[in-house]
This record gives sequence, C-alpha cells and structure tokens, in this order.
Amino acid sequence: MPDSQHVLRIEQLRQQLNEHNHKYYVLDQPSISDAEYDQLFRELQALEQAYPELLTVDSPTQRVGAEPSGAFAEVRHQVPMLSLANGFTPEEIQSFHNRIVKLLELDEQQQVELVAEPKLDGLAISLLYQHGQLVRAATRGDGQRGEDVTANVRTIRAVPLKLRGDNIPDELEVRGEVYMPRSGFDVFNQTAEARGVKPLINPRNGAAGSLRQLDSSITASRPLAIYAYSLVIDQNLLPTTHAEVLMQLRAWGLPVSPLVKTVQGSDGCLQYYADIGSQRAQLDYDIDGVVYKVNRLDWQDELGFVSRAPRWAIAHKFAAEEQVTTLEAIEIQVGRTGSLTPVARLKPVFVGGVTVTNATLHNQDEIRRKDVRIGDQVIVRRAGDVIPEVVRSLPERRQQNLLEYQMPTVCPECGSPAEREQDEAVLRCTGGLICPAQRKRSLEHFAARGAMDIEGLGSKLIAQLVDQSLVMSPADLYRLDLSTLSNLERMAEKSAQNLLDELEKSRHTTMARFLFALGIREVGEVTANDLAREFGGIERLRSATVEELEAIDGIGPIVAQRVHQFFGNLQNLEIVDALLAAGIEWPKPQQPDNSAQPLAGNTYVLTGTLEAFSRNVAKQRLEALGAKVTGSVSGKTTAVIAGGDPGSKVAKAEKLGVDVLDETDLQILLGSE
Ligand code: JCF
Repeated sequence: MPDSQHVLRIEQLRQQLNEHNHKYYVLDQPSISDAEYDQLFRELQALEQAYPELLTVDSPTQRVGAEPSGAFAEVRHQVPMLSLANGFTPEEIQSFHNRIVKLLELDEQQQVELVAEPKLDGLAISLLYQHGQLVRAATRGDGQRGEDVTANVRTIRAVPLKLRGDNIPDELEVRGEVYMPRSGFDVFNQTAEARGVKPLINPRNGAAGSLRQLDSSITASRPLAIYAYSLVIDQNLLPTTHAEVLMQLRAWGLPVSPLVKTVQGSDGCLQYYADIGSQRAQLDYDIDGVVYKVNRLDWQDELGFVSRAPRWAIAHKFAAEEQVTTLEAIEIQVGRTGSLTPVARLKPVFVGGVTVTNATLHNQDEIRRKDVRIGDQVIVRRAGDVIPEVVRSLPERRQQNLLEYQMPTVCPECGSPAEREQDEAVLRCTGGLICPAQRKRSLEHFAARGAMDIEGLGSKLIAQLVDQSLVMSPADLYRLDLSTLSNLERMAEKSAQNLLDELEKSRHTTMARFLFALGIREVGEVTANDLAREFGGIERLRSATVEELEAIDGIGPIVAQRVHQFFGNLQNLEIVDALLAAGIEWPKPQQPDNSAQPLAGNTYVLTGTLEAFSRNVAKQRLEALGAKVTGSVSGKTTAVIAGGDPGSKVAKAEKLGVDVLDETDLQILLGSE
C-alpha cells in the first residue's frame, strides 16, 4: 500500500517533470540537464510501477507509447480544419490586403493589422482538451474527417497532456503544426544505423510518418515538436484579437512560434516575408512560406470564407526549392587543382527563385548513390543561396534503358591521366600546369579580388590568353604589351591600356595576397595571412620545414604538408621567382619593437588545464609581455607550459630537449610584469 509520502512524492515528480517539459519545449529555456531529467523520470516510473493504483493517464511517464492499436479511428472535426489560399508574388499579397479593405468598407488608405508567422512544413493537427486534459488528437485528413492519433501525439513531449494556468474552458480545441526539428532529424539519422533502424528521408516525411505509426512506441522514439496556431472555443470565451489568442495558448503551456509578429498592411507583410526569408536557412525547422491573418477576430468573422479557405488569411509561399527536370548531359569541369567535377546540364527549370541550367553532381560516388543517368528525370534543389544540386533521379520514369555514367579516365581538357588520391572522392587531372584548364583556373584565382585583384582580367580574357599561348603562367601576365593585348578579340586599345595599368598596380601588394594568389592547396586567405605574419618574407617560408610550419598557430599538419610540397616543386619555384623578378613586392613588416619587454624573443606552448585561468587568458598575458605563444612544439620553443592532464606535447618537448614548466613557473613568469 502506498503511504501519503509516496503520493506526495509522485505528485511532486509529476509537477517537476511537467515544469521542465514546459521550460524545454515552450519557453526554450531548459534549467536542468537531460541526465537530471532522466533521473527524475526514472524515479517516477519506479514509483508508478510499485504502486500502479497511483498511475494516471496524464502522468509524464505515459508518453512512452503503447502497444499496436489497430487502424486509426475516424474523427469528425466539429469545425472544419481549413486550408489556406496561397500567394507567391508581392502583387498577390497587395490584392489580398486590398480585398480586405474593400470588403470591410474601410478607408482606402487604411493599413489593416495582421499577425504574421512562419508557415511550417509539417503536419496539421487538432488537440482536444476537456477540463484541461488532452483527450484526443486528430490529423487534418480532408479537413472534415481526420484520423485519431491520440496515442501517438501523447508521446510528443512538447504537447502538454494537461494545460497550465487558469481560465481554462471545459472544452477547447487547439490547432497547430507537428514538425520534426532539423537538429533532431540529424541526430536521429546519425544514430539510426547503430540502432538498426532505417534513416528518415527528410524532416517533413519524418513528422508525417511518425504520426502514422500504429505502434506509438515508434512515435515516441522520433524527435517531434509542435507549434500551436489557433484555438476553437465557444465564441463568447474568445478574446478580441488573434494575437491575444496566441498569448492565451502560450499561457496554457502550448508552444507558439517565437517569430510571430503583428504587422501593418501589405508593406508590413512583405517586410516580414523578407525578414523570415533571410533567417530561413538558420531555423531549426523547414518552412515553406509565411502566414498572414487579420488580427481582429470580429473582422475575421465578417470576412468569412470562400470555398474552403478563409478570406482573412493567406499563405505567402516561398518559391519551391525542388523541381523535376531532364538531365540532358553530364560535363566534366576541371578545377584549379585539377579536380574533375561532373556537372549536370539540365533542361532549364525555375527553382528556388531562379532559372537553373547547371547543377553539380559532386563526384562519381554521388552519381552512383543517386543513380543519375543521362536522359533521366531528376530532382533539382536550390535552397537559399546554395549552389543548385541534383538530389536524385526518378528511375521509375525511365522510358528506356539508360547507361550508368562512367567518369572519364583521362582529363577532358589535356588528356592527362585522371587519378583518384587515397581516401579522396574526387578524381584529379594529373597534368598540372600542362593542362590548359588548370592554367585558366589558376590565372582566374591569381587575378581574383582577394588575391592580386587585377580588375578587367576575367575568365573570357584569360581563356583567350591561354588558348593563344600568350600566357602560360601568372608571370607571363607581366610581360604582356599593348600591341599583343590590342590584337585580342573585343579588346580596344583603351581597355588594353587599362589592363596594363591594373597589372602595374597589382605589383604592389601584400605578402598575404601574394601567397593566397599562388593557389597553394589548402591555403585560403586566413592561412595566407598567418603565414605572411609569421614569415614576413618569402625566403624563410620557402625553406621552412614541415615542423616549423606546424609550429605556427592555426597551421595544421595537412596545410603544413601542402605548403612544404608546393615550395618543393621546381616548377612552382620558377613561377615564384619569375613573379618576383617581374617586380611584385610588398612592404616589409614593421617588427613591433618589443625588445624592451621582459619576455621578448621567447616562444611558449601552452598545454593541459590551467587552474588560475584559461589557456586563452594565459596566452594573452604572455603575449602582453612580449612572448610568442604557438600551438605546437619545435626546436625553437623556449618552453612548454603544462597544466593538468597535458597531452602529447610534453613528451615531444622532452624528446626535443625543450624545457617543461608548470603553472607555478607560469605565475612567476607573469609576475615579472
Ligand atoms: O504553419 C503552418 N503550416 C500553418 C498552417 C500555420 C497557420 O497559422 C495556419 C495553417 C493552416 C490553417 N492557419 C490556418 C488557419
């Protein structure tokens, strides 16, 4: 028999768990860790198992799913679940607003107040609460009749089984969108294989499929969430605006989108649409547009419906991000470093707001995985500003047998053998600078804005220069003269002179730009900066060992290897020499005069956990005294300063005969301030 202590503890645990669910799902402000939550949860589970007579249907433990229940029962919606009219263009949104102004017989200039919210790409759901308890959940179905998915919805922790707060009508229906957060989807798929379950296709499919499970313990294992967006209750109990309805839902413990906003007129709508559009890629869920609703509920009533959609609301959709089109050909693009990338030539298709004719296919493995063949119908995706890509083919639509695509064995531009490096997915042309395509890409990179910034030297001009053998390497650019340039196609003397002026200007650069312009693999602008800062001149960099390179903050083993390789190649050295001979120069770095500082000339490496401060703070304080602090140990390191649990760096220091100091020594060093 349970005693009153057990009853109390059970009640307390339920309250705490409900509170933490609410903080986590509704307020988005968890106050305990997952492990602590689990502990409370298990304690409650154990008590309920020991005293089954104390189990209630609204206990937080009752979200784990039940045995298969057979087919879903049909639910008749008391009030039909609406669909929304769609609009795509600003004009459609303006006429939506104009129509409202007209029907309400408002002043033509009046801006109607609307509530705007993101439109989730999930599954519409109805939640019926009686006396504050969730008693039924149903899908939208055809709007009139849906399916009873109560057992499944009860497993969604974001759905309160019991409403909070007060003024709860005896009966109320909440409507909202069930969705699968992208983060949850990613985790689910990353761990799917290890758990022996099939990965989900996409979050939307994941959400819809999860609610249609006959075994709700499967639903319980899926990361689902919900945003509520409307309330069906007795007319007399409703507040006066939609915004107040949403606040009421929130107060009862239902998650409402934090991005809901009241806006004025169609201008306000369009501004909101642009704002949400720019946040779209960062959101943790898929949306396919935004929804605008007239805020005043009496005006909603007055406006009423046409066919099945309300006149007081509209969905402003984003351009579809996926479309089907025909793959007409596959071409091979040769990159600066010889990478051979298959590119799909597509029948032009309007997707993600632009017309797309090319899309990347990445590499052979991807082509095979997506089963893409020339002549196929394919799904093309362009999301945000991302490069369009072919998602997969639709093999079920193949009219005839199509051949599997084979990547070429030689470079299509120069005929050199194509090879795959170990552990790499990409095929590369082995022609190096013999390959005109690699040469063109290298020159384009050399002239680019962050590099030598040679205005007017675009890809068309570079193609001409390379094809006519006027330019073989970047150094040849500085040997071009006016008559050669003026003889080129579409090149007047004026623009030829402009280009010569630009080339002249580009001679005076910085070492970082020059290094970046060389196109050393793995050396982007940031790394080029790091290298320039450390070495100041090209001479020392040229002869640097992999070890010395690795000792630089921000330079890892792969980059160090690449830089070393680059300067070990005779052809590259000739080009660098020729460029320097052509007059490329940069200001010598001003060595800050820190010789007066106590730790000037010393280089330290910090490792392990320090007690008094973080490694970052220690680094700053050492640097303030004129010391250098780097990431890895070399013969030039003055000392390694090791905190608790140091890594391999101490061993390396000992091997190299470099001093190892502890935190007390560090304090003394810093004390010399
Ligand atoms: O987020 C949605 N998909 C969504 C759908 C949001 C809403 O406010 C909706 C909706 C469907 C109908 N409102 C209605 C009336």
